[in-house]
Amino acid sequence: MQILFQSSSESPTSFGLGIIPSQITRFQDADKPVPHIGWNSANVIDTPDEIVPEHYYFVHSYCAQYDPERDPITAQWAHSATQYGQEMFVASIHKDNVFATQFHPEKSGPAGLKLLQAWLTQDEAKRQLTPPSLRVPLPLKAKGGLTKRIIACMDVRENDEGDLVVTKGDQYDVREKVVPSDKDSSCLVSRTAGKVRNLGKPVFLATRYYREGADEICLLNITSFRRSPLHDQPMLAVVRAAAQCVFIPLTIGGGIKDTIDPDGTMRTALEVAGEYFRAGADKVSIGSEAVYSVEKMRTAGGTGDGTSAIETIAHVYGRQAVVVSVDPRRVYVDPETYNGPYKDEVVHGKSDGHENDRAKAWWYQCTVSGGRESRPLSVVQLVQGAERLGAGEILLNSIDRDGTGLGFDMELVSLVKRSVKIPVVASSGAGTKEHFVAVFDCIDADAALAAGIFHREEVSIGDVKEAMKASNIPWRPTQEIEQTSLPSF
Ligand code: 1PR
Repeated sequence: MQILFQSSSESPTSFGLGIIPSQITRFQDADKPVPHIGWNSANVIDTPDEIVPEHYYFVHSYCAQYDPERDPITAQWAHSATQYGQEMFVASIHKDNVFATQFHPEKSGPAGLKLLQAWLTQDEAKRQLTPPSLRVPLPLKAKGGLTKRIIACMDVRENDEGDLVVTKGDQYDVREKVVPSDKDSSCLVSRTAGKVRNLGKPVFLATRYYREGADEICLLNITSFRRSPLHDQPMLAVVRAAAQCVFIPLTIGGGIKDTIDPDGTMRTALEVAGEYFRAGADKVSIGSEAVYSVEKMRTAGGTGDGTSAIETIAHVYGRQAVVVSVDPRRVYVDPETYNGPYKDEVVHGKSDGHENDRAKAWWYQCTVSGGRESRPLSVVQLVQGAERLGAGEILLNSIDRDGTGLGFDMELVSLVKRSVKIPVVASSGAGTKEHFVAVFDCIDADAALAAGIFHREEVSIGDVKEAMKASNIPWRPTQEIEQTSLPSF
């Protein structure tokens, strides 16, 4: 849609087609996270009282402002508009046989597919809507707005038989434990003890979550640091297959970094990400490499040199396509005596907080390679550095809470939310639907991610959405999806 306009503040010297002689500008970030990422309802301009019941998926930092007084021409072209914070912007434009959307219909579930189908099959005469000059301008401050996202995450790796499976552990240990026997208290090694936990097939589960109303799917290749992802064809095949049956955004993570193929060919992180985007990913998530890039930037005086994975991918695909996945672990300190380099980031367990945290104090240290190595970098330093390099979103895990079901680490989410302006996805520890309500209500997280409780069907995505509705948290209703058989891979 933006290319139909005259120009954009994103790149003032590059011109668009100029069919609409106005400018695209960046969202203000004083009152809200930018990029604008998520599901938003849209008002059709000709029928301003009617809010389109559907939500569509938006992911962008720039927009055509909807302001009929200041820019009547854009307002005349606008077919639908919506609101983010205090700003109204154009969600779609329509004139004669030109139709374009700011949102992504191909990633907006059944609502988006319906819209594309209608556009392809509608007869030409019906496309001539009200002539633009006669359209009723939409009053500023329409209802609607961004909903909070529920993300289903799949940690994917090869199991001991060589199959790619969805696994899930606790505190990043994905192998089955040695369990005490029911009959006596001695420890017996069970048949599966020590094996990679297998919770299902990735495309099967992704499709199930799409149908159940997930707002996004995340697939993390959790052992890709061991070998080149360009030769990791099974994971690319998984992404390709998922993109054919899952019409909501897909984030792919694991191994997004410069690599060298076994034949010696150098592959840049940008090439690796490009493979995943072409396979159907909408966003890539960078873990270990983001830590190294921020460390390098800090050593160089606080400015990136343009070569990091975050910078190169954001430059080509836009920062909204770059997620930084953070794996912090608590480091406990003596609250009375600690005077180390992270003293300003020390968190004190609240007296009414979780019982294990009371009277304790800690800071959050960053790790790489799935928590296997700790680095001399705090979570605040990492997220602020990643934002400066060009990341568009933070996926905030917690090694301490992962798989425990104790709830999100509220202190951690709150600390990171206060430290950056980009959206923050709370992850790790969800055990009940109330945990989601709390992280949205108390901390205003932009999205919440869970794995174990969804895989084990202890809490459904529908349960979480019902709880959000009951607590007046903006949520996206689940859309009816045609039921075909689920894929078996
Ligand atoms: O470093 O760029 O190759 O990326 C590796 C990616 O793999 C990182 O995003 C890292 O978080 C992830 N990862 C690596 N090892 C593990 C592991 O579990 N052994 N998974 C791992 C991290 C965290 C979440 C999990 C939530 C929710 N898993 O993905 O899904 O904690 O779980 P819950 O709801 O069950 O508590 P790179």
